[in-house]
Amino acid sequence: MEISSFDQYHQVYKNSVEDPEKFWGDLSKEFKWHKEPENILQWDFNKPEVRWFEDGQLNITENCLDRHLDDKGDQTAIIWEANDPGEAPRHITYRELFDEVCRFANVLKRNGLEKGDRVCIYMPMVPELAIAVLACARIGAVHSVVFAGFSSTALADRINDSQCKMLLTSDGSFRGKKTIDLKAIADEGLKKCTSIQKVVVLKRTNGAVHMEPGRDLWWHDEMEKADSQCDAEIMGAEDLLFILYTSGSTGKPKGMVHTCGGYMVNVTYTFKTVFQYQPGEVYWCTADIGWITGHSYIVYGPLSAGATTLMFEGVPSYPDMGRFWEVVARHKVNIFYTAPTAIRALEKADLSFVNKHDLSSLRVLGTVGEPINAEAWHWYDQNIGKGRCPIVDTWWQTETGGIMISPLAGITPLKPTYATLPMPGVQPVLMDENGQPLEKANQEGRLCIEFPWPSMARTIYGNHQRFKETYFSAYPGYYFTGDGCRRDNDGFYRITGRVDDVIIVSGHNLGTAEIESAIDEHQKVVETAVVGFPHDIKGNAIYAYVITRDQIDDEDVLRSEILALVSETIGPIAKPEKIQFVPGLPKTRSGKIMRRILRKIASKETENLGDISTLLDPSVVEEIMAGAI
Ligand code: 7RM
Repeated sequence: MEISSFDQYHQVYKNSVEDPEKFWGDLSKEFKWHKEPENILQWDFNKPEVRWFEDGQLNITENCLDRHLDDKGDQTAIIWEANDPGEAPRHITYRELFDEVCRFANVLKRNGLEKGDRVCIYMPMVPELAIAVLACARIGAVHSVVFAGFSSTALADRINDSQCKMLLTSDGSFRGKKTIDLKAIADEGLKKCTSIQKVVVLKRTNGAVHMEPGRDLWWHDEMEKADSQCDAEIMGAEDLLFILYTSGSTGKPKGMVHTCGGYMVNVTYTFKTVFQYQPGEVYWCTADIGWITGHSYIVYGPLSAGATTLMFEGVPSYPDMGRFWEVVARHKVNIFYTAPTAIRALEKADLSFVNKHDLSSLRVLGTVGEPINAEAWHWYDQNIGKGRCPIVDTWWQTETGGIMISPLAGITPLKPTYATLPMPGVQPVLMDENGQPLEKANQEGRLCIEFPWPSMARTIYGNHQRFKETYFSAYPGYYFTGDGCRRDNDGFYRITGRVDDVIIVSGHNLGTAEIESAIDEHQKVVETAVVGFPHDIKGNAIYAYVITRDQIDDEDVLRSEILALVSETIGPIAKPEKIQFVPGLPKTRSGKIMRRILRKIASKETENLGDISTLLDPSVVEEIMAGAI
C-alpha cells in the first residue's frame, strides 16, 4: 500500500480503481473508530448522494490528538510564527494542543453549544484558530470558518446562510503593517444577524473593543473557568464536520458541506502520500485556515498524520519580501506549500531577498490554487528548491476536500505546469462539448470525475438542488469540476483553468490560462490576466491586463513584442485586441483572479461591479478602471 516508486504508484492506482471500496476500506483501518465501518460506500450521482463508511463512528479530533499522545505527546504539533518577526514564535506540543482543545470544547459546551449547532469562526491566523476549529469538532458542532479579511457583509451573509449560533472572533488582527479591528467589523455584521447568541473574543491586539453585555465573552475568562477533560462526541461518519463557503459564479456563496469519516481518511492519506511526509519533519502550508487548503493541509491532514505543522500569521511582504525564506530558515522547514500567486509576487523581488537565507532544510515544494506558469515553476525550482526539491503541483477544490491530481514527491516524474497524475482512488475523465468521454492521448476537454472519493462535498448547505445543478447536471452521472484540462501522451494532466474563463474568438475556443502563460514568457512581464469582451466582427476579442517587472519606457514597443510572442506560441487568433499595463490584478486571498470584474471593465460596464469586498486589495479595481482603454 505504501508508495515508494513510480511502479508502485501504478500498481496501487490500478488496485484502487479496480476495487475502490477495498482500497479506502483498508486505509480506514489505521484510524481510531468507536465503531469500525463495514458499510464502505453507497452512492448515486444522479441524486446526487454519496455516503462513505456510513456505519462507522468516530471523532476526528481523537485521530488528530488523542491517538498521538502516547508516542508524540511531547512532539511539537504546531509551530506558530507571528506577523512581526520580533514576536517570539510558539511551539505547541500534541499534549498541550490536546489540553487546549478540550478546555475550549468545554467553553463551547458551557455556552450552550450542542452537536449539530453551527459556529462561525472569524479569527486571525493564531493557534487559537486551530484550537477553535478542533474544539468544535470535539463536541460535534459544525464550524464555518470565514476568512478574517472578509467584510462585515460577507461575514453576515455566511452567518445567516447557515444560522450560526455562536461567533468566535478576536479584538483585532495584525497583517503586515496594518492592524485590523476585527471585532468592530464583526459587530457591524452582527447587526444583520439574529441567530448568534454568544460571541467569544480572543485578545490579540489589545485594542479597545465594545463588549455587548449578555452576548460577548472574553476567551481568556472563559478558558480560566474550563476543565481540560472533555470526552469526544461520538460522530457518525456522515455527520457534518464543517461548512466552508466558496464563491459561486452568481455572487451568492455556496456553503460546501463536508462530513467526518471520509474527509478524515482522505486528507490524511493525501497529506502523507503527496508530500511523502517523514516523521519529525517541519511542514509549512502558507494558506489561511479560512481557505480549504488551510482546513485540509494545515489542520486536519497534518495533525491526523502526527506531523509538525507551521502556522504563519503574517504576509509574504512584511517586513520585507524575504519573509517566507526567513521563516523557512528560522524553523528549518522541510516541506513548503504555497500558491502560484505568492511565487509570482516573490519572483518580482530582488533575488538577494532569497539568497540571504539558508534554505537547505527544504526537501519538497508544493503549489496549489491556480495553474502555475512555466516561468514561475522554474523560478521556484531553481531559486527556492535549488534544483533539488520536487515540486508537487496539487490540483483540487473546496468541493473535493482533498488533493485529486498531483505528483507524489520524489516519485512521479515532474513536468512543469502539469499536475501530472490522479491520486489513487481518483478517476478523472475528460469530456468533449457533447458529453462524450475523450479516450485518446493529447486531447483537451472538461474535467469530470466518474467515481466518488471519500472527501467530496456532500451538498451545498440548505440547497441540494444547486449542488446537483452545479456539479452533477452538465454531464449526468459524473461530477463536473468546472475546469478545463489537457491529457498528454504520457497520460499526464494539465489543468488549463476554469472553463467559464474560455474565450470564443471568431469561433475558436481559447483558454485564458494558455494566453496568459504565453504573455508571461516575456521577460518584462510578471503576470497577466486576459478576458473576453464583445467585438462586432469576432464576437469576442481579447483584453489583456499585464503587470510588468519594472516601469516601462515605451509601452507600444512592449505591446508589439507581446503580440509577436502570442502569435508565435499560440497563433495570431489569440492576439489581444487591447493590452493594458496595470499595477495589480483583482484577486481573492487565495490568488484567484476575479475575471468577472475584469470582464466588466473591458466591456465598459462598470456601474455594478458586484461585491468586491472579498478581494485581497479592492483598491486595485479603481486603478485599473482609471487606466482602462
Ligand atoms: C484548493 C483550491 C479550486 C480551483 C480549481 C482550479 C484551481 C486549484 C490548481 C488549480 C491549476 C492547480 N480550492 N486550481 N489548484 N488550477 N492547477 N494545481 O484552490 O476551491 O479555492 O479553488 O482552483 O480552477 O477548480 S478552491
